[in-house]
Amino acid sequence: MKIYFAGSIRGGRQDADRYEKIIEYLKTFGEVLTEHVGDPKLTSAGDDGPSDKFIHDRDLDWLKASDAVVAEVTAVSMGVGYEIGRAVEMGTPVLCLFRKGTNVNLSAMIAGCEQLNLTYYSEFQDVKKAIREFLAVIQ
Ligand code: 6IA
Repeated sequence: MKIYFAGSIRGGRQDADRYEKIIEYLKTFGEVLTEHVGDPKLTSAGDDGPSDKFIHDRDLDWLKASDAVVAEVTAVSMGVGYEIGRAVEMGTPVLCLFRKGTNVNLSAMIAGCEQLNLTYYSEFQDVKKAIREFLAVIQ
């Protein structure tokens, strides 16, 4: 199974350690095409490719090749929202994970989209359960 993990980069790297943990767990189910998103060395100011067009086109190719998308949506990110929208249009199953107890309000465009799976979590074990149940239906 090919899994596309989406998490904030230029939207802010405050949750990068969480992304790394989620990616490690996802790797027990299949190949994670976007492992770099959880790299703690990647900063919102860094650079990862020759151009933004290169990054966009490469990531979209990965999105098209993926069987499932898992997105951590607590940190507000334009890119993550865009990837979710494109995946929904492609008919790829999407799981969004949103952490409770922050002062972030989840966008109605995610919270109100019936084509997505959305889990509000507190503990990492809630994340694992949501991922297990989501991927079990796809496999
Ligand atoms: O708007 P954001 O940058 O927060 O969007 C993050 C999302 O877009 C992630 O889920 C990635 O899949 C994708 N993305 C955005 N920027 C990159 C990137 N380098 N490399 C790979 N995927 C990306 C951008 C340069 C960076 C190190 C600043």
